[in-house]
Amino acid sequence: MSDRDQRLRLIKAMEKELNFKRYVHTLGVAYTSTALAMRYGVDADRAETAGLLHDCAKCISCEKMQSLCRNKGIPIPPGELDNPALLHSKAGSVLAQTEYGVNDPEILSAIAGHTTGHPGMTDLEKIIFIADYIEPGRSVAENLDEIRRCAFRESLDKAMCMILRDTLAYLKTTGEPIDPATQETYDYYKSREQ
Ligand code: DGI
Ligand code: FE
Ligand code: FE
Repeated sequence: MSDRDQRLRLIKAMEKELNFKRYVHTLGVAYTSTALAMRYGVDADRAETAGLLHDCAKCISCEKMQSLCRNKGIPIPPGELDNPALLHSKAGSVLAQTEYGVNDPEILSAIAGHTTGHPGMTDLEKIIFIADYIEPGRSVAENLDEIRRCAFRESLDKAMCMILRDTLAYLKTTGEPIDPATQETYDYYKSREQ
């Protein structure tokens, strides 16, 4: 099977696995990721694969997410255990490997880290994180126009900073617990701003 056929197979699999809105979001992330990859000289095929699979565990139960991580020996910080909004990324990296045959470690880590990020991300990892936030179907976050412009015209690091800043501000308004990784990633990219 060619690499292109492989990705077409993933599109079909995601159509079956996800609900319609999540599937459309997934296509948006996949194509936004390829566009950012072209802009920054990253392999667009790997970006598309990571984008297609980034939310592959979004529509399974929290128990299943936990068992996928446990079976692979992936440590779950206590604050993430009962939070599918955080857990689906780590569980997704397990499914990407076991169900969808992806063995590229950078694609797997881009999926695992797409919700909180982590300090020292690769360009591919940043691209998936950013595409998840700016894909065309997203409309409610603040400053979206500015962040979209920044992602394509300025730098990945600056877009990371803006997204993490707004995510932290949003979480403070909802009172949801902030994962230490989200704060650490923001502090890291903020400290790199000139
Ligand atoms: O899966 P998606 O909805 O496409 O996007 P995502 O994987 O980035 O998840 C987004 C949600 O995750 C969003 O509601 C914000 C939330 N999130 C990001 N960082 C943190 C967080 N939630 C908590 N509780 N703590 C965090 O640090
Ligand atoms: Fe997600
Ligand atoms: Fe997503």
